[in-house]
Amino acid sequence: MNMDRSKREPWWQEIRGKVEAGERLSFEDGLRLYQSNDILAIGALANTVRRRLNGDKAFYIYNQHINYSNICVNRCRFCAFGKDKGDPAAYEMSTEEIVGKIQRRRHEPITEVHIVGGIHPDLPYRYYVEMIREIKKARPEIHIHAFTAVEIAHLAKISGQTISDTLCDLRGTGLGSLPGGGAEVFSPRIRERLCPKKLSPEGWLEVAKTAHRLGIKSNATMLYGHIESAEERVGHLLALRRTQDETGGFMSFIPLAFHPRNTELSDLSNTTGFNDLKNIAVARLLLDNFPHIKAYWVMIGPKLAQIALNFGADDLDGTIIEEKITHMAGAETAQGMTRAELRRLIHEAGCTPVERDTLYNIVEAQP
Ligand code: V47
Repeated sequence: MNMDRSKREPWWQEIRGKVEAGERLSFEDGLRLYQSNDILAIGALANTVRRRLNGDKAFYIYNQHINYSNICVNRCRFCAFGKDKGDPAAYEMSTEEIVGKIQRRRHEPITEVHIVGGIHPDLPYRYYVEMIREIKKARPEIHIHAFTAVEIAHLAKISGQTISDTLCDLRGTGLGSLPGGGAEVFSPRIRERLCPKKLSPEGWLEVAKTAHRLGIKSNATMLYGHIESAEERVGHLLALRRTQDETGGFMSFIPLAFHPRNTELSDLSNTTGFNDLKNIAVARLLLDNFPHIKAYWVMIGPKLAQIALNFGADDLDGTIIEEKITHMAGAETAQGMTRAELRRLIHEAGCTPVERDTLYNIVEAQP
């Protein structure tokens, strides 16, 4: 059988030895792992790392997603969410609408609002500042996890400030941390073919580093399952690992499974369970300095996300409530999940469910 064969291979013995000794894996090790089909052995090894870091705890959060506008000048080929201004499906929410969405949930113990949107051609900087200020006014206790590195670079440009001053300004208004979207795959080949107008990999990493230097935490992602190679995936993960060595400011890594429907890449197939689990496990093994790996249930489905908790992941993300980016691209998962459902998934995977806030502080479980 597959697994027994790889267990006898010298490369596997070497990788296993390194992981057991807490040593760092190399680029070649990462490639070997991606090239192997021995998903059970790789997953079991990733799970030893996950247990070393997080014991039997698996995290979830009571959060609400808000996508304030889908109007986007970048129009990445893998994205079904972004629309041109004037498109009948284009929208932008007013500050009142955004605050209304949050107010309607005021009786729920939400701890995080996760806000991202497209790169809008003409919303002024004050729109973004007011959005954060008004949300904070409406629910001061909520952590605002908003604006990817791509949006932050855009906000710096339209406000005429440096990245650092923009982040300080937004933090002063109520911004808590940055979500990890927009990283895609850092390879120049992928950028040129799929998202030529998007902020460069260097730009993305610079925003993350600047945020971390200011004490603002962030997450990181990788969009996989389209035209990227194993080499490009490993290159992406190692660039994140180097950045984390410098700053220590990443909280979690989230592999994002590509959803092709309604995108310019709609001839591609959805990712497979095998590939989804492999990305979770390899990320856990290569990103030895990341405290958490998320199995984002919206993209891989709750059933596989549950299994991923035994393949290196220690977090399912959250209740979400209303998700647009993946659903516009054909996701068939629910729009949201209850806390009870998240806890049941975690329990039945043999882990202890722990409700966290954005910064991984433990939230007392509420009835
Ligand atoms: O930035 C776009 C990606 C991201 C598609 O940091 C697509 O806590 C799949 O970043 N198929 C948004 N993915 C999601 C995201 C995220 C999710 C959960 C938690 C956090 C966090 C971040 O989704 C986008 C883009 O990279 N994306 N189109 C698609 N068709």
